[in-house]
Amino acid sequence: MEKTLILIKPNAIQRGLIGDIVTRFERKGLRFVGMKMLFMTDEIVNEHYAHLKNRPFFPYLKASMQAAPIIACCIEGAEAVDTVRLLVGATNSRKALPGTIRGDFSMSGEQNVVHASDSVENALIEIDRFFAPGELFDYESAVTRFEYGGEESQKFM
Ligand code: IDP
Ligand code: MG
Repeated sequence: MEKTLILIKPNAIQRGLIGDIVTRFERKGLRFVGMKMLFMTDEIVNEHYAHLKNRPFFPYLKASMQAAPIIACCIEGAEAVDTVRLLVGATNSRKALPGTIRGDFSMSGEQNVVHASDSVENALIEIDRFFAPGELFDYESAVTRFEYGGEESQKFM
């Protein structure tokens, strides 16, 4: 099944939102297959946000990602990358729709509580950035047949 990467950002850790964020993904029916707390080094931040390194806000973004540990999560489900981006909401939390994670938990464009991979291709690269193969878990689900229809099981699993 498709996998994607979530980072619970330092601002969410500081604000005590870990449980609320994890619950959003669990309730939806996405499965956690990897989870770890770590500090993002200069090297990892520079690599992870390489597409933004020339933007004026980059130093602020970098400091915000190193202000506390993060929790990296690998989660899976049918079309997980797109589904998770919808659950997370727009980058600027003030524009993110109510009901999305950013829309419900943040007022900021920078301190927007979570990162989520933006394409299947980037998800593969980003999962590799944070997890060694032995840190991801492939385990049997007891409820998949109640979460997906027969046709979806054929198509996505
Ligand atoms: P995304 O997180 O929704 O994929 P990106 O454009 O990849 O958005 O930006 C990565 C992160 O950089 C954002 O989540 C946010 O923390 C920060 N960021 C993006 N645009 C701005 C901005 O205009 N001002 C301040 N921070 C920004
Ligand atoms: Mg992005």
